[in-house]
Parts: sequence; structure tokens; C-alpha cells
Amino acid sequence: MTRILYELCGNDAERPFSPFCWRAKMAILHKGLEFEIAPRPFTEIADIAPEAGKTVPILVDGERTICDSWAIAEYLEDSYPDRPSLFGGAGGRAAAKFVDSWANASVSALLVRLIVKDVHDILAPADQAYFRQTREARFGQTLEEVQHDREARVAEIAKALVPMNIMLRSQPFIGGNNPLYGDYSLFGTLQWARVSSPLKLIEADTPVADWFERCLDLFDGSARRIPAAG
Ligand SMILES: N[C@@H](CCC(=O)N[C@@H](CS)C(=O)NCC(=O)O)C(=O)O
Repeated sequence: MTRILYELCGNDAERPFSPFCWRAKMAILHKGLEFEIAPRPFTEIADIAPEAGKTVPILVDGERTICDSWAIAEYLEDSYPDRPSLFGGAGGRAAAKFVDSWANASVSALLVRLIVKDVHDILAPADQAYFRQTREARFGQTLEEVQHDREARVAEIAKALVPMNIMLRSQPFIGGNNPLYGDYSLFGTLQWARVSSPLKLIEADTPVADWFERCLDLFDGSARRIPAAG
């Protein structure tokens, strides 16, 4: 059976950066399943599986096609119950949904305003035009304006990560002693920044910095193999 993860790529297909695709990839690795990667630029996503959705990640697993990182995590958990759990039970699944929402609404939403022009710069030319048009319409500003004066706003990220730093004083992962999907939710967001922007976002010598290094080491350093930007 062929299992294919369609993920976003930029000009260099060897440097995947999408936060949602990283979540899906870490989830498949956690389950220990074999899979192939199919990198696609923004302008080819709509053709992957139009009936399933218009965003990546998209997982094709035999007869099934699943779009959306959270839907992929739930699909993997329910389809492969004998593999290591991504959620650690019903309560863990519910809590992971909160972490996923928090990573999106409280971290990614700040982060995108610090790195959006850097993301643009690593895209292929055809994608750059699409990305600029859609994101400038979304923000109501040019990409340069969105990212302007970003050094002054890096502290917002540290503030958003305070709950993580407090929690990590008493446990090494969001999942407890070992990582669970909630770890991959936040990891995907921070790996997006690591791969696409030279801006230093995580304060050194903090519990979050140590946790991020532990996540980079998971699955034989799968995520660390992609060099950081800059
Ligand atoms: N809720 C979706 C969001 C996925 C998403 O927004 N993916 C971006 C790439 S990071 C995308 O495919 N965008 C398509 C576009 O902007 O046209 C998920 O969790 O998978």
C-alpha cells in the first residue's frame, strides 16, 4: 500500500517549512508508519485532490485521502490503534485540540507577522506572486509593512510561550515524559520559523529552547536534518 504525504515546498524542495505539514509528518513518524513525501508549491496544491481540500498537508493512505493536519492526526490515531498513541486517550485528544488551537491562535498568529516576508523569499517565483497577492489582501498591508520593525515584537513570542516555560519546569514534553501530538502542534509552528527565517525567536537557555532541541532530536533527528535558515 502506498502512503503519500503531500506537503508544501518552496524554491528548494529539500527544505519543507509549513507548520501544518510538519505536524502531520511528526505524527506519521510517531506512529512508525512508512510514507513517501510529495512536495508541492502553493500554486499546485489545488490540483492534488480537489475533492478533499485546497490546503496541505494532504495524506493519501491507500483508498483514503485526508486533508487538514488535525484530521490527519485523528485519522492516524483511529486507523492505527496498535501503534504508539498520539493523544494518550480521549482526554488527551481533547487536550491536544486545545494545544493545537493555542499554537495556531496565540503563537502562529504572532509569528506570521514576524516572518511573512522571509517565507515569501524562499518560494519559487510563481508562488511568490500568489503568496504576495493573497497575504497582502489578508493583512491589508504589504508583506514588508507586516514584517517592519519585527525586532521590537519578538518579545511577544516569549510572552506567548510563558505557559510552556512554566509547564516544562515539571515535565519534559507537553505529553508528559514523552511527546504526544500537542508537542507536534507547537513544534510545527516553531519549525516553520526555524526553516524559513533567520530571526531568532526562541530565547536561549529557556525550557522551551531545550524542549525544541529535544523535538529536533526525535525520530533520528528527522526535523534537525533540515538546516535552520540564515
Ligand atoms: N487547517 C489546515 C491549514 C493548512 C494550511 O493552511 N496550509 C497552507 C500551507 S502552510 C496551505 O495549504 N495554503 C494554501 C494556500 O494558501 O493557497 C491544517 O491544519 O492542515
